[in-house]
Amino acid sequence: MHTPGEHTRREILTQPEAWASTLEAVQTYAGALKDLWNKGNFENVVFTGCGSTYYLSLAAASLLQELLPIPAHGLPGSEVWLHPATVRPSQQRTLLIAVSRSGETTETVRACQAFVAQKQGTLLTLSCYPSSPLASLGHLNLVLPAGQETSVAQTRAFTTLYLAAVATAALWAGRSDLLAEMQHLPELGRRLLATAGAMARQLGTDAGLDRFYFLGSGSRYGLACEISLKMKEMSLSHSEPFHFLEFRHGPQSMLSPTSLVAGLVSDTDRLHEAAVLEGMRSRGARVLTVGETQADVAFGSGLSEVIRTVLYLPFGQLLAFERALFRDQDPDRPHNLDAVVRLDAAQG
Ligand code: F1P
Repeated sequence: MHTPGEHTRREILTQPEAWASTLEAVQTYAGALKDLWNKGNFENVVFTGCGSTYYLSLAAASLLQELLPIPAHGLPGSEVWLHPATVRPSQQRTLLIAVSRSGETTETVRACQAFVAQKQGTLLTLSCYPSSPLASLGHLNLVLPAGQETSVAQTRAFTTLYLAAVATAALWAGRSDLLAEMQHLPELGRRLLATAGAMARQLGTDAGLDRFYFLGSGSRYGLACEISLKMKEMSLSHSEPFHFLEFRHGPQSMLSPTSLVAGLVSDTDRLHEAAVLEGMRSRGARVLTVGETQADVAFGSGLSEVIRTVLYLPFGQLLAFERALFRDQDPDRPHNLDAVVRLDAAQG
C-alpha cells in the first residue's frame, strides 16, 4: 500500500548522503572538467533546463559569475531550442551547460542537439541517468546517479545537480578552499533536516495561511523560484517568487494577514532584505527568515556564503511537503504533472 509522500519524504531526508557522493563524483570528473574549461577560452556560459532545472540554471549562472569573470545566464530549454540567438553564438565560444534529472526532457534535448549540430560551442551536460539521451550528447557528460528519484517533483535531484554545478564553478575558479569547505555540507544538511522539520510542520499545517511569497537575490532568486515551484506542485498553493527588492514594486499589493513572506536572507544584502521584510510585516503579513544566523531557520554553518546556498532548499522542500499533506495532496503524485515532459511530433 502506498503511503502519501513516502518517496518524497525519503528523497528529502537522504539528500546529505546524495550530496556526499556528488562531491566525490565531481572530484572524479575534476581532470576532465578543468581540461574543458582551460581549452575552451569561453566568452559566455549559458545554463539551461526546464522547470526545476531551469530554476537551477538561474541560480547556477548567478553563482558562477560570483566566482569567475565571465557573463553567464540561465535560460529555459525551450528558449535555447526555439530562439538559438539567445545563447550569443558569435564566435562559437559559448559553453552551454544543460541540466536535467531525467536527461529526457524534449526541449532540453532538442536545444542541445541543435546547439551541437550548428556548432555553436561546447556542451557540458549534468544529469542523473547514464543511459538517457542527454548523457551522451555533450562534449563532456557528468552523470550523478545519487540524484535519481521515484517522485515526480524534484527534491534530492535538484540539490544534487545544483551542488555539482557549484562544485564545478569552484573548481574552475581554482578555489580549492571552497571545495574543502563544501565537504562539510552533508553533515550540515543532516543537522538542518533534523531541526527545520518542526517549523515546516507548524507553518505547513497553519490554516491561517493561504498564500506564500519567497524572496531571494543573486543566486538565491533561482532557489526562491524552486521552493515556490515545490509549493505549487506538491501542495497546489498560491505561491510566487520574487527578487527581494522587486517585491515592493507591485507584488506587495497582494499582501494580507494570511500571507507568509519567506526571505532567503544573505550576509551581503542583509540590511536591504531586513528593510523589505520589516515593511511587509508592518503591512500585516507574516514573515519568516531562512539564512546563516539570526534567522528563524538558521544554518549556523560557518561556511562561505557562495557555497552554502544549497542549505536554503531543505526547509522549503519540507514546508511544501507538510503543506501538501495538510491539504490532502500526495506529494509523490502532483496534480496534472508528469515526471518528464516529452513532446510528441505534433507538439514539436
Ligand atoms: C524537469 C521537470 C520539471 C517538472 C517536474 C519534473 O525535468 O520535468 O519540468 O516540473 O518537476 O521535472 P528534467 O529535465 O530535470 O528531468
